[in-house]
Amino acid sequence: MENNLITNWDSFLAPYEQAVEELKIKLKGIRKQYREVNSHAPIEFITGRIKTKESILEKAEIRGIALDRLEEDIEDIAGIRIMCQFVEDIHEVVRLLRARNDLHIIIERDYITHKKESGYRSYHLVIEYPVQRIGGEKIVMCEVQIRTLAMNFWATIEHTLNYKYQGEYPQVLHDRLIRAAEAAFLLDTEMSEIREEIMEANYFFSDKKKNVN
Ligand code: 0O2
Repeated sequence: MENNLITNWDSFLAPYEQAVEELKIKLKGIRKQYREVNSHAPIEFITGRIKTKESILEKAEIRGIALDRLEEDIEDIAGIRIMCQFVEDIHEVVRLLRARNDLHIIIERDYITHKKESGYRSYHLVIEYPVQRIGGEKIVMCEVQIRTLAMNFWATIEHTLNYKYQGEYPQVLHDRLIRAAEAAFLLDTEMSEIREEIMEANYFFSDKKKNVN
């Protein structure tokens, strides 16, 4: 990495931004293909972001990462989040990503089977993704988080609270968050049970929408 990194954050972050934009388009393409054949799409919606300079520096400091090792040691400078209706969809998305030849999965972390102590559940992949730059190809790392809507609801609320409490929650709030995580897990389990019904309803709505358009 160049010595001018600290003074040139825009050019440092540009390939990551390109990776996020391209991956979002490709993932939306997957969703579109399922919908074209009137099949249940395992992807509900996708978000993406680039870590800010401040957040990268904060993470580097907390983890003791040298400034010339940011590219190698910070896996989530580029981040993609894929939201799914059902837990089964998460596994389908992982299968689809494993089969692609435009990216390479280097790490898989299954926080669904092994939820975090906080109650956090999600399936994480760290991928290497090549972006074509005018100076040639550059391979960047990107963290892909795959979750159900219920997992996302819990994680979003917990993440917001974390800003306020920095993980040092009062006991009552801690207990509530653990209970809420359990409720989200139960919701996912119930939704999986009635998945067939919901999928039929989805087809019905998509047919109706087609008739309206
Ligand atoms: P942000 O703002 O979302 O980018 P480790 O701590 O070493 O076990 P590491 O390297 O932090 O693991 O990676 P991990 O745990 O696989 O993924 C980190 C990211 O997952 C976080 O990014 C969050 O987005 C999400 N995450 C992990 N644990 C929790 C949790 O308990 N609650 C919530 N809400 N999200 C979580 P950042 O960089 O922390 O934050």
